[in-house]
Amino acid sequence: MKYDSELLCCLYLKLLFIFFFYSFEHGSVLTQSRELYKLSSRKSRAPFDMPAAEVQALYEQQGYLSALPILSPEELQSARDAFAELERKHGEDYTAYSLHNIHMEYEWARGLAKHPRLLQVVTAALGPDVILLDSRFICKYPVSNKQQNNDVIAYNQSGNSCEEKKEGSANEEKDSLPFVAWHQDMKYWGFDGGPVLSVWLALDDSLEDNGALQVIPGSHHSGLLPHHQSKRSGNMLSVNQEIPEELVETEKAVLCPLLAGQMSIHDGLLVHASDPNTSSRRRCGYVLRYVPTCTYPIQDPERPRTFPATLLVNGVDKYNHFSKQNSTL
Ligand SMILES: O=C(O)CCC(=O)C(=O)O
Repeated sequence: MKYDSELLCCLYLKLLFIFFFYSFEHGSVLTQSRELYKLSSRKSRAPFDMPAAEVQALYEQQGYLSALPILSPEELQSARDAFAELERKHGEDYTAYSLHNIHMEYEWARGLAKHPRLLQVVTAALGPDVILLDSRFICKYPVSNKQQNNDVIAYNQSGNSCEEKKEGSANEEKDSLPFVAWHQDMKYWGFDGGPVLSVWLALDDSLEDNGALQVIPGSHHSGLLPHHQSKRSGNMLSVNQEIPEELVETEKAVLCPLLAGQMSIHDGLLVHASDPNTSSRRRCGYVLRYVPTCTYPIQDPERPRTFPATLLVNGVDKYNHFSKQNSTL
């Protein structure tokens, strides 16, 4: 009997120990992720007060930072005015995606690429010697009134049931609205020897309804994923690339809403995408790619993008890997 109760007591203590061990472990994981969340949202909003090493560690861990205030109201206004001038000159069909590497042509665009606050974050993540690899405006316009009117005329002339046609045409229209499929930037960029960091600098508020950027935190740790041709129409990516649905952990997706003048940054291996603009507001961003000077261009038919518009934006370039194209404008 005594033996039995000693055994039971021992078992009870063991169970108690296991219970405390697991709840401690589990609890600390929960607390840690809660803290991490708090830390990331607080710190990613104010990286300017943080030591560079902390910014770098957070960026390295998450693969992105968001809602970083860059432009003053005056700087934002002058960038928006300059962009409006290009819209007048080229038309919206062109400015949606075809303003490529205009930092070579326009001082104001170069000024954005070299903005001191932007470079403070970029250099914290990549180190002091940084090259601008490429830049592009990506603009999703709202579905225009003109387009909506045309649809109304088309269905009125068809003589079909108004309701059916209206619904069908609205769905078709939504299905083919410009969007950006899940992808990794590195997939098509022909260079090696270091990371690429993408900046998304908002000229407009970029929110859920007008198609803000979405990211899968930590996905940059999984390496390069296979991409295929997207079957959905409207993909803004130049070669229509897309990561197969089953490889994207969409349940982990995080929206990166930005106010005009703020930026997000993401690693070239981070899986990201954006939905169509279903609002009545434009969503325009300047997307800039930066690399440390130690990277070098490679010949790889799988990653055919070349770099005709590189620019040393900070520090020194002791390698000159991009020197044939490099400029010091
Ligand atoms: O502008 C977007 O919606 C997508 C941008 C993007 O894919 C990128 O910044 O790499």
